[in-house]
Amino acid sequence: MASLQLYGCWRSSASHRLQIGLRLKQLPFEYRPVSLDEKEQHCDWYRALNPRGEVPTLVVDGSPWVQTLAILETLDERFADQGVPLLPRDAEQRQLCRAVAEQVNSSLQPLLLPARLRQPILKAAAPDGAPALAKALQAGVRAHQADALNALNSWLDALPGPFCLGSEPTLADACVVAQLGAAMRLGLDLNPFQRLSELHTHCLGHEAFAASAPEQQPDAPSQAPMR
Ligand SMILES: N[C@@H](CCC(=O)N[C@@H](CS)C(=O)NCC(=O)O)C(=O)O
Repeated sequence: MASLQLYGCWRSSASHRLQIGLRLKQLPFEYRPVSLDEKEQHCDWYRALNPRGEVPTLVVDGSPWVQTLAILETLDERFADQGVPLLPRDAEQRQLCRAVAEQVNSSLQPLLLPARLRQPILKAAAPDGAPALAKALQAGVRAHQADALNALNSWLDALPGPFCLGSEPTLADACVVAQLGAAMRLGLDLNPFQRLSELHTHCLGHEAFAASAPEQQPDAPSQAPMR
């Protein structure tokens, strides 16, 4: 069995999706919190693991692995006979699974506008940090997320449930459920997105998803507004 340490943060959706994937693969790991609030991701010790200063990083037998989709696909290959297959065996289903995961990875998650992008925009547009602009930016992020979730909802609605691709959880579910968590922390109501809302509820009944929930993490503040 590999030795695995996950450096992540409770409120990181990328860390969340990695946790779900590790648990679906039944791979035990040690969780090592990195505080985004205290900008620990930019400390020298952490940048030595992850040069871009992002969470998560998975240290596998002493080697730091970055980028959650690459990590999860590689673990799925390396531990093919363990836990749940994260990618379907059928080539067309596998393509669909990767497409849903990528939709979250490139069209939803980065457009939450992390501080490293939000701050330079605010600084360039309003050197005095105009609160009205910060508010407008946040409203724009929320509107875009709602629009993108609506498109994802319609896409998944055409596919059999209760998981993204039918009766078994996959990499797609790990990505979508983590993104839904981020959307709720942003204050979005999932109810208008019926397929996504049902998927979320169904997944939370699964042990791997329940144990990976942000509020279950040891670094989550006890009074966090989880919604
Ligand atoms: N594509 C990357 C995304 C990593 C990422 O964006 N991490 C965010 C948290 S979800 C982060 O570290 N943000 C802190 C920052 O940007 O300073 C992955 O899948 O690992």
